Amino acid sequence: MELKNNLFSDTGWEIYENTLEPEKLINRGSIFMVGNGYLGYRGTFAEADKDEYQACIVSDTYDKADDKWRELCNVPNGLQVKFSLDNELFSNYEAELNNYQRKIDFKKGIFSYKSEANIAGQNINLSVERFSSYENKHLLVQRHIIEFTEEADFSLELAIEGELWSLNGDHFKDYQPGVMDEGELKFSTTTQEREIAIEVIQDYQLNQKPQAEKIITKERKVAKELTYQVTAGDKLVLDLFTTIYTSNDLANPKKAALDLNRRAQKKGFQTLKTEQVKSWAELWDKFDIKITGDLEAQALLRFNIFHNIIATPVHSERLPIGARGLSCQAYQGAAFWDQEIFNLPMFLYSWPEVAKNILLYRYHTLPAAREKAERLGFKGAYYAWISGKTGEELCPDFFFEDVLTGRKIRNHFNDWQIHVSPDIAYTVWKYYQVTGDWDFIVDYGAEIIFSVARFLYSRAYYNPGEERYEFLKLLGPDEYHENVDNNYFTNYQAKHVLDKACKLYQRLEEENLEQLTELKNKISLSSEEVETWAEMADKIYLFQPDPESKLIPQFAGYFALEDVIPEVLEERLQDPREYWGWPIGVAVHTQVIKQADLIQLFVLHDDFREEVIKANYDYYEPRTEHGSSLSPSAYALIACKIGYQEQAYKNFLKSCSVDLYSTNKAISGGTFIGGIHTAACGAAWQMIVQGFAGFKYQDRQIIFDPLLPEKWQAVEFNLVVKGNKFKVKLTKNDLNIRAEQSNKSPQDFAVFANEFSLAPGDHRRVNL
Ligand code: IFM
Repeated sequence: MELKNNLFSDTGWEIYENTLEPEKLINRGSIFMVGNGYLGYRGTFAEADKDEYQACIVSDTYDKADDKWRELCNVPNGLQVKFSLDNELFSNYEAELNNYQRKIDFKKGIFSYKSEANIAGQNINLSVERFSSYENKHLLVQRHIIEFTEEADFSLELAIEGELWSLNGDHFKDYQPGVMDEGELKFSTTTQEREIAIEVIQDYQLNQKPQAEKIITKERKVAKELTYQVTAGDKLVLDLFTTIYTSNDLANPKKAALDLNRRAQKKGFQTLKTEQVKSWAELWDKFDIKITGDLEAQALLRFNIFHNIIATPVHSERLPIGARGLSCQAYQGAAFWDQEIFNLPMFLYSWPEVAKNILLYRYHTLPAAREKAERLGFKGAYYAWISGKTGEELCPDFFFEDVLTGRKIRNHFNDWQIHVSPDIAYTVWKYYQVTGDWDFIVDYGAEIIFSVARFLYSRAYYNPGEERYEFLKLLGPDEYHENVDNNYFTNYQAKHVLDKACKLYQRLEEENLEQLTELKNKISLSSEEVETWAEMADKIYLFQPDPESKLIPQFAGYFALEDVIPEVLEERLQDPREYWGWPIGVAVHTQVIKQADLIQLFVLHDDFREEVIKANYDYYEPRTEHGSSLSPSAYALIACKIGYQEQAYKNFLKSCSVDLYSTNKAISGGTFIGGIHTAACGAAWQMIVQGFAGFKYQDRQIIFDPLLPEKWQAVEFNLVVKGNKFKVKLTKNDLNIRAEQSNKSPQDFAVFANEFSLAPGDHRRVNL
C-alpha cells in the first residue's frame, strides 16, 4: 500500500512515484507501462537492460524456445538511451536524484520521469517522455531533455539492444543488427520456432549536432555513440523514433518499419504527441467513469480502465487479450475465460465493435477447439484453457512445482477446466442481446454456440439410475479443488448454453433457413442432435438450495470437507510460496476456495432469489482466499446487489489495487505470474456500472438499481446499448440520463418504480 499517499495527482488522471525503490523493479515496470494492444513497453528507465526487466512485448509473436512454454516475445529494445558525463555512466538507480518523479498520465497515454541528477560532480536536469502511439500502433516515441549546469564531456549511446529478459528461453536467432542507407539503426532477427521476422528501426532528432558520431555493432546490439563538449546552460533535446513490424503483420516488415519511421520523423515529436493526446481523448470519451468525492477510487479506476484498453488488440479480430496483457510474458500472452467474462463487458457497453472482434477471435479459433475436443475424446469445440493465436492449448500439463521438493505438479487446468467453452458461448449470446447484432449470430455466433453445445453433450455423463446428466472430473473457477463432480458453476453455464442453442436453432429454422442449412452441412448437425441438447438441458443435474440454509454446494461433497478459513491454512504452510491447490496443497481437503466460484455465477445470471444470493455470499465470503485477482470483483458486484455497501466498497478497492499496491503474488509455486492483472482491470468497469450503479439490460429495458459508497457524491459514465448512446450521472439523490440526439430509436428504462422511455435527444432526471 506504500504508493498510496505518494501516488495520485488530484485530477485522478495520473499516478506517480517520488521515490525510487529498486526492489520493486517488476511491479513498477508494469504499472508505468505504455501500450496500444499491438505492443506493450514497460515503464522502465531509458537506460534499462534485461536485469531491470525492460521489455517490449509484441502481440502475435508466439514462439517456443529451448523446449519451454510457447509465449509472446520480448523484442529487441529500440528505445535504449545511455549517457555519460566525463566518462561516468548515468543510471537512475545509482545517481543521486533530487526532485525525482516517475509518472504515467492516462489521459494522454504518456509516461515520463524527471529529476535533478548529480553525476560527475554536476547537477543535470533530466526529463524523459515516452508513448506508444495509439494512432499508429507500430511506433514508439521518446524525448529526452537534458540541461547542463557545467562544462563536461558528454556522450550519448542510442541503441537497439538484443540481450533481453525472457521467461521461457531465448526466442531469437539470426541476429542482424546494422545501419540503413540513410543512417537509421536497424535490428533484424527471427524467432526460433516459427521463424517470425522481427524488424526494429530506430532514428533520432537532436537540437544540437554532435561533434562526433560512431556506430557500434555487437552480436546482439547496434548503437550510435554521439559525443559533445557541453557547457553550462546547454539544453539537449533528443527525440527517438522506433518502429516495429513483424512478418506476421505484413510481407515486408523491414520496409514498413523504415517507411513509418521516416514518416514519423517528418511529423516530429510535437505533432505525434498531439495525435496521441487526441487518440486518448477519443478513447476516454468512450470509457471514462468520473467519480466525485473519492480520489483514490477515481485514480484506481482510471488505472484499471487504461490497462484494459492497452491490453486489447483492437486492431485485430485474430488475437487474444492476454491475462497479463502485454505487460510481460507471464501467462504466455494468452487468453483465458478472463477475456469474455472480465475484459469484454467494458467494450460491449462502450465500443461494441471491439467486443465483436474479441468474439471473432473465438470464431477463428474454432478449428483448434475442435482439435482439442477430439484429442481428448470428445466432440464439438473444447476451447483451450490458455489460448494463443490459433487457439491451440498453450497450458502445459505441469504448471506449478512443489516448492519443497522441486517436483512438477500435474495441474488439470488444460483438461478438466471445461467451463471456458460455455463461458464463451454465454458471451456470444450476451453480445447479441446487448447489440441486437443478429447477423453476427447467423454468420459466426451460431457455429460457436452449436459447437460448444455439442462438446458439452459429449463431455457429460448420463447417470441412468438418477436419470440425469452430470459432469464428472471437473475443475471449476475455484482452482484449488480439482477432480470434483458437478461443479455448480459449470453445470449451470452448460444448461444455459444448451437452452440457448436449442432456441437459436429454432429461430434460425424460422428466419434464416438457408444459412442454417449451410451451417448444418458444414458441421454435420441434425435436428435429432439438437433434441439431445434439449433433453440434456432439461435433465442436467443442478443442486437445489438447501430449504433451510439456502446454501448451494460448490460441487458434490463440498460441505463434507473440513470447514476452516484461509487464515488457518496459512499457518499450516511449510513455505509461504507453496501452491494451495491440487493435489497436495493445504486447501484441497478443506472448504477454503481460491476465488469466487458460485458467487461468480450470480454475477452472470439474474435468476437467483435474493435470500439465496445472500446466504451463499455470507457462507462463501469468509472461506475465499482471493488467491486469484479475479475474485474480489465478484464479491463486490454481488455485495452491491444485496445491499452490503461496505463490503462492496472494500472488495472494489481490493480488486482495483491488485497491481498498483502490488498485493498479489508475482511468483506462485515457482512460476512467474507477475505483470498487470488484466481481468481485474476489466472488472473495475463492471464494478462501477453493473455494481454501484446497478445497471443491467434485461428484456429490452435498461435498469438501474444503485448503491453508491458512502463518500461518493456522483458517478458519471457513458453506455452504448443496441447502438444507442446514453450519458448517465448518478448522485445520492438522483439519476440523470441523456439519450444522444443521434440515437436511432427510443429506449425503455426502469429505475426502482419509475418506468419510462427516452427518445433520441431526451433527458430524464429520476429522484432516488
Ligand atoms: O483464468 C484465471 C484463473 O481463473 C485463475 N488463475 C489465473 C487465470 C488467469 O488470470
